[in-house]
Amino acid sequence: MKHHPQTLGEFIISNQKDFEYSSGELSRLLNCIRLAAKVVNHEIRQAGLVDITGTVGNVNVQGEEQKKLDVFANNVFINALTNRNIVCGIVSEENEEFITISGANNANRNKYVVVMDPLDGSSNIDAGVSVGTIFGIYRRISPEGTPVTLEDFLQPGNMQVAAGYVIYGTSTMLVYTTGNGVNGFTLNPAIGTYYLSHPNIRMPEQGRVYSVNEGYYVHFPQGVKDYIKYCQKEEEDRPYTSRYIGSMVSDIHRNLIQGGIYMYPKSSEREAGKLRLVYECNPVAFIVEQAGGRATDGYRRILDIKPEHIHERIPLFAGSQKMVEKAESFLR
Ligand code: P6P
Repeated sequence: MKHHPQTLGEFIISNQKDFEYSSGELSRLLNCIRLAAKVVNHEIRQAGLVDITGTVGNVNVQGEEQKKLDVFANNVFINALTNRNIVCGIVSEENEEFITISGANNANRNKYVVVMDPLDGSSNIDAGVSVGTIFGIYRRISPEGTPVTLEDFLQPGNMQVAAGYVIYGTSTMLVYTTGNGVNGFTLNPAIGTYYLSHPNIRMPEQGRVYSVNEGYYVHFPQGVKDYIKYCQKEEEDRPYTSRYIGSMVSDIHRNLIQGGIYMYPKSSEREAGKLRLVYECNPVAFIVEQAGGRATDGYRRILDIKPEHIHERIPLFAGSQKMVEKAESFLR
């Protein structure tokens, strides 16, 4: 009898025990993300056809031109989370302030908040390059029954109860952790079902791929320059291969499977790098660590850094344990 790969729904039910504090709420939250991802996936797969890859003519809080799909994805996730009355608050890259979910169905009693980048790498959309959704889930720390507060979203990443990403690539995958390892689910778009395709993903502790935008080389700190030259040297197991897709979820996903290091260092142009601590680096760091990798800002463990504001930027070195440690040795 052909082995029937487990569906995401079956996986969540069979792992319900992992959510010890949850009365099924975290499962419902993950189910909500899985539905929203299907809707976003559908639009992305036909973006070129229905001319929604243009811009909406305004810019988001990051000062970046907002692509229609950015706005669309943001609305899909916010509406799904709101309509299912699962969370009491949301932080999104697309929204300057945090979003309080209130309303008649006293959402203030919900115990979780979500932080997300609804469509990371969206500048690649018109180029047909894969993009991703990144999300992190925290238990609120403010009292149940009261409106969510800023502090609920400024918890260190080590307080996440779950984190994941959706990669809209050659296939659409949902990869997430609840603190018990990392599992990858591939969407079968024909029937809208996700199947467990990558159980218990383990990141090789050494890889041969380094991902960094070498266009900024001249602006990097000396230690980063030295590490890049180390990667290129003809000795031992090097030179490594350079792969930089310009979509972090894709680079992280490839490195998670094959091994490698992704770097977005600070530079003379960007004192704190470009990536956002709360809804890009923390979820990615949780996943990378749960798969056996390492994620720091070059000096400090990402998950231990207390965010000061919701759109705070931080440098990121994430990937195979030995590669990140080597890069850090050049920074000291
Ligand atoms: P740069 C996309 O905008 C993103 O946030 C990451 O997904 C990606 O790795 C990085 O920025 C690309 O930035 O400066 O290299 O173009």
